[in-house]
Amino acid sequence: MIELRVEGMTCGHCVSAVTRAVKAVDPEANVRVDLEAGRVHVDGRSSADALGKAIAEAGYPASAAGEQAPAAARAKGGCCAG
Ligand SMILES: [Cu+2]
Repeated sequence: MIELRVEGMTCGHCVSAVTRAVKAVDPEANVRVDLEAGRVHVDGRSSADALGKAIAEAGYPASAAGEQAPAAARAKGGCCAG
């Protein structure tokens, strides 16, 4: 089980965008998104690094929960970012 801290998720569209990003890396993964907490839990075969990168590419800065700084630089913002 991998836990990632994901910034910028604000609505159900963000949740599905992040879920899609994870599934693109690991189609078999079990993904649980906690919108309120800004956390994504992934049960699968992929590494936190690969998942974080994929989520960041979808527009949501992501880092392994517990790490201080986001692993990836801030991307363009999520589906609802103005
Ligand atoms: Cu959204």
